[in-house]
Amino acid sequence: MGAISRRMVLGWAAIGLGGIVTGVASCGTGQPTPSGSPLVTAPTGNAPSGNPPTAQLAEPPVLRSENGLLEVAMTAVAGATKLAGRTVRAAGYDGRVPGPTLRVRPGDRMVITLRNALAETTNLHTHGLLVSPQGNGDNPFVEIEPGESFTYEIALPDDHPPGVFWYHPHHHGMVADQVFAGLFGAIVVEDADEIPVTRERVLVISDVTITGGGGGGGGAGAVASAGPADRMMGREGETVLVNGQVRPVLNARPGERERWRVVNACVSRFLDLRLSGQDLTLLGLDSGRVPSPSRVDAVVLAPGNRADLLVETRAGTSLLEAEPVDRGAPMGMMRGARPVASVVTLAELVVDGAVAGALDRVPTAPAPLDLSATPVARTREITLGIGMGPRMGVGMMSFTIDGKEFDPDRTDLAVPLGDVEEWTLVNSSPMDHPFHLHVWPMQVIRIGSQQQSEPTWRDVVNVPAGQGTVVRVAFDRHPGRTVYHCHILDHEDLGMMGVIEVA
Ligand SMILES: [Cu+2]
Repeated sequence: MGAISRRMVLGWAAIGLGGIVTGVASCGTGQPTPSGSPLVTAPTGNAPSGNPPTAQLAEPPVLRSENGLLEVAMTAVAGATKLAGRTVRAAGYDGRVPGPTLRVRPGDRMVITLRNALAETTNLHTHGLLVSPQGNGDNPFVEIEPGESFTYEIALPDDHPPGVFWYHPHHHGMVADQVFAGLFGAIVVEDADEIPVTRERVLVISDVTITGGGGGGGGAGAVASAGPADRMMGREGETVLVNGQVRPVLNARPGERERWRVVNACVSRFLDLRLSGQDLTLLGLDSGRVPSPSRVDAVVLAPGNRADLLVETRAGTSLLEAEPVDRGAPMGMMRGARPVASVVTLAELVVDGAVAGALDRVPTAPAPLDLSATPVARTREITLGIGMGPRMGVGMMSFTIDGKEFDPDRTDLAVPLGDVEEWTLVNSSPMDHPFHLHVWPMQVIRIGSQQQSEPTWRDVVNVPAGQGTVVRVAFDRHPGRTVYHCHILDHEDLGMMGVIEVA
């Protein structure tokens, strides 16, 4: 891509903590875009003005490990970026949305040098990987200042589960803005036993609102800022993208078997995915494989969740759609009072031509670990809450865990290495909060009153408004200090995050 616009860089510099994503309006005055853009109530036909003609799905470049090592140099940069078929002032790793797909195997080492060409602090989180949070590992406390570089070393254990994971910035206070601006990419951990498929696709789903530049004026447009109300609800972009594209087309022949690695990289939007007319099998959700892969009609991904899917193709044209999800309303509004978006079409799958030959059957996966009958060292109750608070800039609301806003210098939970714990996650607020624990996956015991019938492992689990979710966690390795938080990234930035230390 070309040089970064100087105005853009200044725009980023001017925003500071809790600021806006891109500070330059298309009229070229250099004035920041006013905050409070109506993201939540905007129409959502997923066809923004200037919608480009339908295009084939493009995939991010793939960087693959060799001889157990994946060495990557990436730059987080803001400036003119190809997004939604247009040139937009956005951000991206190496100027792309999404960033490159990193493909590794269990036991591999990733050495990732991230250069920060933004005008604000950033860092990197490898979401879902079961790796050390210490030092230059998956450490959310690292701060990479503008102009600086930092080299991460991420060592995957030999028994790391396969699946699709992702990376994104995790610098508190700026996570939602930076992800919304385009900083995210997929990580695939390959299977020990290869699954025979015709082809594999990575589908990173994100949402964005683009202001300015439409209507043939020739302006570049910019990623919209989020106002206080958007942050409280958790911003949802007007346009939902797959690999940075609006409604791309996928082509296949009948009788093929495709493997889709789907990432929900939206800041706040839940995705209730449908692909009518096709046979969809869920292989895994977050990490690992489900105990018995089975046909599904829908897959619901909270922000941060990923799905590993098989699509067995039938002739015809099918739409990949996201049904609206009611995730509650902020304080003072009744559930259901918030305008809920209509169905969004994400992509179109066109299946025609000669029928493909049959493939070998899908190998069975080993039975997953089950902690449901394991004695636990202790139980804890962890409460996600929204309260009245004096916090500046978000009205009167505070977003807390156990009544406290995030403080990186305070350790909220201390866990002895080797213990298994049971946590009851309580949501005392009228909005859903998808709970994410770094490093150690959670076995979901129940969500609300819904008991899990078979071992279900997640790294993001929803805690429905006014209800509780029970999980069990084995802190069997990877000692260190890291975080747990709401994965509505605006809520995390507003304080709904705590610190855990395992030693
Ligand atoms: Cu939340």
